[in-house]
Amino acid sequence: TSGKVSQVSALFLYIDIKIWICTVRITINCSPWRDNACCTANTSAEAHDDASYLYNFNWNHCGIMSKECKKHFIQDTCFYECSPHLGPWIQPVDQSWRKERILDVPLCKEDCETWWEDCKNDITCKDNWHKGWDWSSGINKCPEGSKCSKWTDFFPTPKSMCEKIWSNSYIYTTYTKTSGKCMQLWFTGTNPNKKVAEYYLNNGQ
Ligand code: FOL
Repeated sequence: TSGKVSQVSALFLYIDIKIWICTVRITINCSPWRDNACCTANTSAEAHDDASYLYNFNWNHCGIMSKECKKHFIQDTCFYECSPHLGPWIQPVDQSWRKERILDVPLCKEDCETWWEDCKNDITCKDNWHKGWDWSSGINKCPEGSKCSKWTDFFPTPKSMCEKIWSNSYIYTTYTKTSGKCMQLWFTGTNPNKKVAEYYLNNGQ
């Protein structure tokens, strides 16, 4: 019976850990947008899932993406889905999966550089992740004729990655996070991007 008892307590411990992981997962990354967000809690949770219903996008198209790298893509998804301050950079488009896009959002130097640093040892097969995948299986696979190779073969610099990966959603800037002139993917507390959007709405004055 003591075997049974320890089995039962192990089960409870497992349930505990599971619940804890779920709570943390939903809370991390998108939580900076908690007070003012254009996304739902459901989207926030989905942003953390591999091949989530959001765009069925597979981060692991050339083997498993490192968790250091993936956290930046999760943060990018939160920013893209939740940020209420992207107005100055929203453009109409006619695509099957969206009618609006963001274009040339000035990204802070540090946010682009840490993203690239954390991904530079990962592997991919394309520099534009918006177009040209093989979707025949339902999730994106590397298209025929492409080859998985070093991140740096596709993105030699932070700038090339931030600008190319989502077809110019971002422009790389040399502005730092304290400048008030660039948008931040990573922040805590009050959203610093409100002031930045206002700055650009006033034509940079
Ligand atoms: N993050 C940021 N910052 N900007 C974005 O625009 C963005 N977009 C996505 C995710 N994070 C983002 C969405 N990603 C396809 C591929 C990627 C994707 C959404 C959709 C896709 O279906 N591509 C097709 C072409 C579809 C079409 O253009 O009509 C393909 O050929 O692979």
